[in-house]
Amino acid sequence: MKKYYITTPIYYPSGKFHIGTAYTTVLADTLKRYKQLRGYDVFMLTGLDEHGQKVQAVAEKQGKTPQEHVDEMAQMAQDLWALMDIKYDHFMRTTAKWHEETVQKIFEYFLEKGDIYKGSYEGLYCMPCETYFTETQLVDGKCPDCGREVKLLKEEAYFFNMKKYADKLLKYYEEHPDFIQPENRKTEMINNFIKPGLEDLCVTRTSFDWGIKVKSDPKHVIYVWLDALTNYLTALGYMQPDDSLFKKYWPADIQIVGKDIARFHLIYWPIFLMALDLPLPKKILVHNWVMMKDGKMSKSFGNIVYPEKLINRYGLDATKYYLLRMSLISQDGIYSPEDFVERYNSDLCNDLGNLVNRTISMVNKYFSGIVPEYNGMKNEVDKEFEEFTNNKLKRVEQLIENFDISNGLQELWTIISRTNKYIDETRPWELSKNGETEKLKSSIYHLIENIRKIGIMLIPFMTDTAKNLLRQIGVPENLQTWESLEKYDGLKNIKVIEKGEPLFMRKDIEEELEYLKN
Ligand code: ME8
Repeated sequence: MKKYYITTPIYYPSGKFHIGTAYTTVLADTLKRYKQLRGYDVFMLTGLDEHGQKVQAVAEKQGKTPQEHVDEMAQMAQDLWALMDIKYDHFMRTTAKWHEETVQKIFEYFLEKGDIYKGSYEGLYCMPCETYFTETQLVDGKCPDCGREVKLLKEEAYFFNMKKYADKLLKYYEEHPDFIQPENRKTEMINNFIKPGLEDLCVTRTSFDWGIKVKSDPKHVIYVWLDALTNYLTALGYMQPDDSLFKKYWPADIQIVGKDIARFHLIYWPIFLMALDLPLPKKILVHNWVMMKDGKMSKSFGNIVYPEKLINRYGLDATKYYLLRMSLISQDGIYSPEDFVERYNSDLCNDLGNLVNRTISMVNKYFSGIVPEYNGMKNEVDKEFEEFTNNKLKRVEQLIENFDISNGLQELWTIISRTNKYIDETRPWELSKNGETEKLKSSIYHLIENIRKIGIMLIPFMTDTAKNLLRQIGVPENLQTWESLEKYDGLKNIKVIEKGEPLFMRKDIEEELEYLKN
């Protein structure tokens, strides 16, 4: 079986996750479900990034030890992923003993090789990002990543010799055009960071101690990014007595990250891997952010939307649909309560839910619930309808394969709309009234067949809804496969449910906007 390794970033334990942070993991989970449906053996990794000054400060503020704090946060994260039915295979925590040991070993290895050297650092430091910047990297004198004030700091420190690898990295980018997606992220890295001259990276800190200590010089704590990035390897048992998962799954097939951490994943991470003589991931997918109309989601603006708020009222699938439908690969997506309710009512209740319900009731009314056999004769409308559907199915598949989930869903919805239109075109109620039985059979058969295909394609995105839909039209579990999109002859004489169960209940807009107000 072909293997597939997907990673999400490991999250900072700084508080509850909002819908923006949840996006990366929902996307990874969707890809996992899709790949599994295509027959892959998939390993999906997520977890928590538990060290660093920021974590220590948050714990202190709450009167807890850092360990108590990260334990609570790890539980919080896993509870949320359980609620969201995220099928990760391992939840990595960077306080895991074996991770700490491996990071120490890697550090010593880099020291021995001369990739890490000791020096002293004076620079402009952004506390929240735990990153030093040069004067030229600042934007309006502030941190280029988060926009906050930076402070001048001096400390004895170890450095990673990034300069040594700069040309090798550029060459790698050139020779592997699929490595970074989307393309503009690569250009950004080259023009903003690599071409102006890659600075060596300070990889230790002495100003706090919540981190992994340098084995040979324990007053230094290893920089949180060197620690955190390594989790993608340690999770698989890299450098451990049992490294079978590592042997099986590395290199990762896709690593998904948000735009704010692109630089760490597109520059430092590949360089660390080169220094370890390890193959690089096949692809790093960088997505944009979920924004609010008034800008970033943040505690200080009081505009945070938590996934629980949406899931508890609209269900998991509606929440996932909304997040995935937002176009986040090449641009930021704007969340608004109006847009959420509108999509819920129009896309899910009207387009999808009504289609399924109307069709099921017609199968019951005209054929006592048994999908009719049809003689294969197609008129122009049927031919056009089949062709449209098959072309669009291919398009959806291409888009998913290219990780463009938002457009994939958009195209899938054109099939749903087209299927609704087919009802109006064929007017089964008139065919029944006029006794045109063969045409009526053809219409109902085509409708059920399209709903079946829609159901199969929905499995990776909205698994429960898809399974519910397929159950209602009588498609057995063992025939719910991607291959069945191409070839399926199981429809003959299957029985649909007697009374269709609504997939989504229509909502009153005003009431929902009241509920969704922060
Ligand atoms: O970056 N919309 O953790 P994190 C979309 N610990 N995605 C968003 C978002 C938004 N509004 N806000 C955050 C870290 N994210 C590091 C990773 S990996 C070795 C270390 C995304 O908790 C963000 O871009 O700050 C990132 O991909 C993920 O949420 C976790 O962010």
